[in-house]
Amino acid sequence: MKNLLVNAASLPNIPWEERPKNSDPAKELMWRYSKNPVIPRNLTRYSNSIFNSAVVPFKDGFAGVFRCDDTARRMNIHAGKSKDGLNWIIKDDPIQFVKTDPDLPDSEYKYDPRVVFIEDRWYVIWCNGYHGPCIGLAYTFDFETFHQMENPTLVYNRNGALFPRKINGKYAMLSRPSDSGHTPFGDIFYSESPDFVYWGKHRHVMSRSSVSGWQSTKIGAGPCPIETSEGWLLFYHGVLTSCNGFVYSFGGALLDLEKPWKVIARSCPYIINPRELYELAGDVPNVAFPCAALTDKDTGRIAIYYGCADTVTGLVFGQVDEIVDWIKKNSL
Ligand code: BMA
Repeated sequence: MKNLLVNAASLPNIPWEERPKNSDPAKELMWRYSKNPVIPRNLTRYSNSIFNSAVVPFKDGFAGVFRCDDTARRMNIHAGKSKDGLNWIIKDDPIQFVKTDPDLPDSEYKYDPRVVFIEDRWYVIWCNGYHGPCIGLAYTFDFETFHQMENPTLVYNRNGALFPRKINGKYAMLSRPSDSGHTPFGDIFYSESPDFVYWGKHRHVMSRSSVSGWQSTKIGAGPCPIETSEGWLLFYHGVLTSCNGFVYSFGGALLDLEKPWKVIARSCPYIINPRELYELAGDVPNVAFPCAALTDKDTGRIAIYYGCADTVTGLVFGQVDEIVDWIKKNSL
């Protein structure tokens, strides 16, 4: 194994299963957890569904921020903790954010969180309802108290993902400008900020593709980018419009370390597409939507949490060096 991870931590307790004997590496770059879905739809008292959620290592276990739609079909985000990353205790009630400024507007809804550690704390970034979907931001030290910050973008925008460190002295973010509905278009953009409040120097990163069907309608960043010696490893979802509506799969890209709006390679085939029953059937059929990735620097293992059919949460495993090689070899 080549160790490509940079600035990564050891995570000996990363959730993990070896590649099953019947899984052919030529056909399947990453393999699913045998007990998927790892998080059922009804884990909390009021949840209709738990999906598109963010998990990180925390103390000697794991913590996360989970998208839980309730049985009134209201979208919100909840804190959770786990010893092993597999069995979760998620709070029944949504996170009650403490505002960093009393003038900060309330959120109408929150969904699709990503979480990343930067410098001294955890940042949560999500799709925030403020006269339509925009990007919301908060920080926490303990996954108990969350401090809501200014919205990094105006409406309409979704799929915000922060880089885990400053790039050229600035905090950095990917986002996906959209519309107020089920957006039929969408490219990934890069923005930077000196202070998490003012964002600018916007750069286009990548568009939907006319030659790769699974990403031909729109694309959006998945988990916060992972630093490797070969570039930022970005898992991203792509959408195909079929005669039965949108189909969400995910692939991977490598972005330049210093100028992340420059794409080094980007997978033509998908890595994971909806094909298991829990990905094909649910509140929104045919969705595999990644929001979090755990890595272990010692083994190069990676575990990705992804929303399945907007209903439950799944887990897939892989090796970072194999994934990086495969993206380069199968680049658009
Ligand atoms: C997107 C978001 C995601 C969702 C997907 C499929 O627009 O709302 O949360 O998983 O649609 O419904």
